[in-house]
Formats: sequence, C-alpha cells, structure tokens
Amino acid sequence: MGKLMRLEKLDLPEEPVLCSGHAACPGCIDALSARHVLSALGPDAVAVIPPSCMAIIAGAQPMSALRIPVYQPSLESSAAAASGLRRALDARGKQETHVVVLAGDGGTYDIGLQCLSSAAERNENILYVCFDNEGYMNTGAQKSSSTPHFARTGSTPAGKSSRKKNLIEIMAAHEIPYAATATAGFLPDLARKVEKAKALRGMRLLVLLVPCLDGWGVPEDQGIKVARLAVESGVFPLYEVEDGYRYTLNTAQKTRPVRDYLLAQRRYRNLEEHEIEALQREVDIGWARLQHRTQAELKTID
Ligand SMILES: Cc1ncc(C[n+]2csc(CCOP(=O)(O)OP(=O)(O)O)c2C)c(N)n1
Ligand code: SF4
Ligand SMILES: [Mg+2]
Repeated sequence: MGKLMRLEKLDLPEEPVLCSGHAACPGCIDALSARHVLSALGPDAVAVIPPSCMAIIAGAQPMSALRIPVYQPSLESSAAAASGLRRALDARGKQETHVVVLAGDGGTYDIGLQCLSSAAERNENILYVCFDNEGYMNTGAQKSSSTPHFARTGSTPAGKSSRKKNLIEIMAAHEIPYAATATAGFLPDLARKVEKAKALRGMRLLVLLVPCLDGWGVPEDQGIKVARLAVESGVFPLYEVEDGYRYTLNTAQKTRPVRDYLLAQRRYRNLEEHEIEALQREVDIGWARLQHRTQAELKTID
C-alpha cells in the first residue's frame, strides 16, 4: 500500500498559474485545488473549462485569472474539445504542451460522460481533472449523479434516494493508463498524483473531492477539515488505478466513523439513525471491495 503524507504547506511558484483576485466564494476548495493542480502542471498547458464554478473562477478573457490559454466548450463536450486541441497542438509540433480539462461533476459524471467515454476509448493524450463538489453548484446546488445517497440538494430537498455513481470504476473499465482520487485535504498526495499523471501519456483522470461551502452547508473555514474527514472516514478513499487493474490504496485504513463526516455538513441534517447506519454499511462494503482489488493485484504480480 502506498504511504499517505499528512497535511503540509506546499511552496508554490511566485507566479502561480491561477492568480489571486479570482471570483470564487471565500474559502472555496475548488480554487485551492485548481491552484495546486495548475502549479504542479506548470505554464506549458492549455485548459478546457466547461460551464461550472471553475469557469466563473477562471473568468472571461481578457480578464482571465489563469495565466494559460483557456477554451470554454459546451457542458457536453469537454473531452471532445480537449481531443481536438491535442491534435492541433501535435500537428504544430507542440507535443510537450499539456491539455488539461478542468470540469465539474455535472459536466463529467452526467452531461459530458459520453464524450469522456469516447476519449477514453481512443486513449486521447489528455489530463482530465474532475472537480467533484457532488452537485450542480454553479447553478444553485442541484443534484448530479455524483451527489451521495441521502444528501439534500435544491432538487432533492428530502435527501437523494440513489447512490453516488462510481466514476473511477467506470474509467478503470476503459483501461486508461491512470485514474486516481485526490483532495486538497491531502495536498502532497494531490501534487504527487498530478506529477505522476503529468509524466504519463494517454488518457489520465483525476477525481478531486471538493467540499462546496454553500452547497454542502459548510462554514467557510471548514472546507479542508471536511475534505479530510471524507478520507479519514473512508467516504472518499484515496486510491489509484493503473491500466484498469493495478490498484493502490493510499491509506492503510479508515480511522473514523462516517457519522463524524456527516455531522460536519448541513446537507445531511436530520438524518435518521437507520440512514446513518446504511451509509456506514455502504462505506464499509466499498472499502472492503477496494482492499480486495488491491490484494488481488498483489497476487497477480507476485
Ligand atoms: C447542456 C447544458 N445544460 C445545462 C447548462 C447550465 N449549467 C451551466 S453550469 C451548470 C452546472 C454544472 O455543474 P458541475 O459540472 O457539477 O460544475 P459546478 O458548478 O458544480 O462546479 C449547469 C447545469 C448548460 N450550460 N448546458
Ligand atoms: S459554489 Fe461552492 S464550489 Fe462554487 S465557488 Fe462557491 S464554494 Fe466554490
Ligand atoms: Mg459540481
């Protein structure tokens, strides 16, 4: 099992790719995550940003908060737009320039999934980063297929009745070179995964858990704490899948009950005891499945 580092301050370049003065809510973890992803990726990159909080944060040209070129496609078409940009850059001899998609979960798990699947099937040479705040937050917090079971959103006021879609497993089934989860709650781990993805070619996917302060009902100084609770409780395991079958879990075990994570957010207010127990069971089953896949891989390569 890989080793997970604890929270540390990371030194960013003096001129970060995401500038200060952008349009995110104060304390937004989307912006913090983007800042670190883009710093690790470096200035030789072009970004594809569909409609989402990230599009607002980046802002419109010529006043963009990003120091790299940005293309804003429709919500459906990020992976197709990135594929086209990749080919255009290659044709101009710019094979070293990274093409990175910065998309939300609605634009990835739902509306852009067909394009993403097609790009994965073609093994396009792009880095696709999903800023997963578990809902359509830019438009006022409606549910997406990434919204978890029982979470309240504007369109699920009594709590969502179905479970969160597992995007990493969907993409692992496409046997892409690299798919991994990460979160700004564990920045060195996030930066390491960006570096790893950067060194690979072909389709690479990072799913970043991003607590949305407004949409989740989290105080503006608590976003990082909630991201860490998600990992520590096993709700959002940090793991990597290479070529669709080599699994690495980045934490040896979960160390908290799911209840600790739920109590920190208003979107889970007034959950009944049997619902908390159901969520704990879902997390336990998911964790056991991941451990099994990690060990199955160990058997395969021994
Ligand atoms: C096909 C289509 N449907 C709806 C919209 C309106 N819209 C713009 S942004 C957005 C929310 C996107 O949610 P997500 O991708 O999760 O990003 P977030 O705002 O949460 O960062 C929606 C529904 C659109 N632009 N295109
Ligand atoms: S709505 Fe949520 S994700 Fe969007 S900018 Fe505000 S805090 Fe960040
Ligand atoms: Mg979202």
